[in-house]
Amino acid sequence: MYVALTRAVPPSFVHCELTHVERAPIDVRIATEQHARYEDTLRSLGCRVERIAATPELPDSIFVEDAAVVFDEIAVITRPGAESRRSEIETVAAALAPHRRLHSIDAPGTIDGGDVLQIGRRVYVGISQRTNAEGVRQLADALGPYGYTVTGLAVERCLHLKSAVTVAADDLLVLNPAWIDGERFEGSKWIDVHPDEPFAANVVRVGDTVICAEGAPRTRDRLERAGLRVVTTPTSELAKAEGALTCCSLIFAER
Ligand code: CIR
Repeated sequence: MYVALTRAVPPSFVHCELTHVERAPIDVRIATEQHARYEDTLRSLGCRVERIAATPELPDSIFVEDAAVVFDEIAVITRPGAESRRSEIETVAAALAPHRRLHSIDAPGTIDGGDVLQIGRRVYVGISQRTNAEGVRQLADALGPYGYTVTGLAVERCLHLKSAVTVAADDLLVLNPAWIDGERFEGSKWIDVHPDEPFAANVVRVGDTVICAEGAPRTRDRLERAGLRVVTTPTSELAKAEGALTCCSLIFAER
């Protein structure tokens, strides 16, 4: 059984941070409906969805992925790169405390969970506008005792490493080659997104199923042709906040 931590779309959502995306009007009602569909999709795949305490005044708090990275052995509470997001972590830490031993990233280190890609015991971390080399060093120290290797990779053309690449199945990645070079992930095979769907590399894997954005049918075809079971959910309103699929949950095995 998997637990999926999520958090409600806050009324302040329209004031979210934006880095590579132009600000466009966000309809909070539509965003809330899409978020509910996302949670339903997770439930349909066997996740127990647990909502973290709402933080209406924190515009990006729906994107719980950035506040923590959960491994089988520990959960690492991050120090988000954007100042406006730093106070999201307390409530996320409280929600994770019953599930995992907690480890924190300290100043001057910064990490957004969206920059952390786990492929088995290999952990790749985007060094981006949000995550710095000191954050990567602290993460490597925290994970070293558990046998993980941690590798930093420069991310310049998109917000986070996982905007460019995610895990679709055991040793199969989906990535946008315009934003990251697949050769960096030694030993892993990958599928390229369709060039018209640059944001489609962000998929959520739950067991043997992949959740793909409804607006990325050509990449979905590619995943299905590779033999994957794919379900879709709408993300258009969340995308206006530079959010995608992985960022709206923290999914981990229940212990
Ligand atoms: C931000 O800029 O922090 C939010 N507007 C979007 C964060 C998306 N998070 C993610 O992809 N992990």
